[in-house]
Amino acid sequence: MANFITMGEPLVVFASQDSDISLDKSLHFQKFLAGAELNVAIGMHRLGHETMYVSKVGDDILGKFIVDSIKEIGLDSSNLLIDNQFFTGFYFKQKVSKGDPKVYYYRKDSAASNIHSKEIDPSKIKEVKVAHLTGIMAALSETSLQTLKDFNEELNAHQILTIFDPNLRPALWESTEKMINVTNDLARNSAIVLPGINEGKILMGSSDPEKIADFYLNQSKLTHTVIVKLGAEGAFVKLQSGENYYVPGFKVQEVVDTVGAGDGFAVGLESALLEGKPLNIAVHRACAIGALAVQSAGDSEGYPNREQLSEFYKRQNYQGDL
Ligand code: KDG
Repeated sequence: MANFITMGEPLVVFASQDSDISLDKSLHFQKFLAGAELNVAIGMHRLGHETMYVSKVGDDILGKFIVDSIKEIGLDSSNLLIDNQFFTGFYFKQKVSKGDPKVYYYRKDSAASNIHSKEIDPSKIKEVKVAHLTGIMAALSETSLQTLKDFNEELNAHQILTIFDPNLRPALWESTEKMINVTNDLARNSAIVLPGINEGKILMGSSDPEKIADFYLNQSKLTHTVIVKLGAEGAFVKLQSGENYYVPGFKVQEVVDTVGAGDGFAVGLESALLEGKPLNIAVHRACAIGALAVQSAGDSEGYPNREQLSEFYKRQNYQGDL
């Protein structure tokens, strides 16, 4: 039975292989699984954790690709629904030699944006200890927002550790104001909040990691820890007790693609917490998997298995997470 759970929209990404060429002109694409929460689920499974992925796809070729891949990987798909009324979302990703790739989504009114709480079987979450939630489901539609809220409530009722990544997708929201209000409101219902430094700026107006952390700690009694992701610089951690510290990032040889790094960060943190590691070690692992993620082209292809993680630690001369 799964001890880790996440819910989100699975996507197929067509990643351009033609560097710095706009997507309308690109001719060569590689097809990968994508979707922030699915990336996290794959990463958790790769590290040996039984993972349930909750979602809905259309009864179409991309849905089939996703369902077949998820089954082949070995995720628990007992709450993965197929609906012939809706299509499966996908996106195109431009390859860039510098910075973040441009992305174009085709996901409005997709199957996942039409998932209802009553379609999810809650009896399957009995053994779950840690859950990963993001603001993406909230951005897709009023239906998926409600489903996310109900899901969050169910997790909290079962005293499951909830971890919320805002994962801002401005292109999916009808207004910035709504994105900010809904996202901050959702964060209130999680024990750990994981804003990126740039997201913090948008969501509460400051680029100071400590101010961002204080904002989330002060707005809810449920939130006991905030971890602000600082990209290559690592992360800033602050607890409800006031204790706070920085965790440095790991060195990266070559950045191939930054998409999926935040999800990799979550995989590191959540896998280590599930294994009972102390928080500071979990944040080191988060930084390690974030660093590994940016060194490959797919969204989740860079996430390591156990062996690859220890090899990475060896190369970096890091012995804290043994
Ligand atoms: O975090 C990675 C995601 O950005 C990608 O896999 C797909 O944009 C995406 C999304 O919204 O899930």
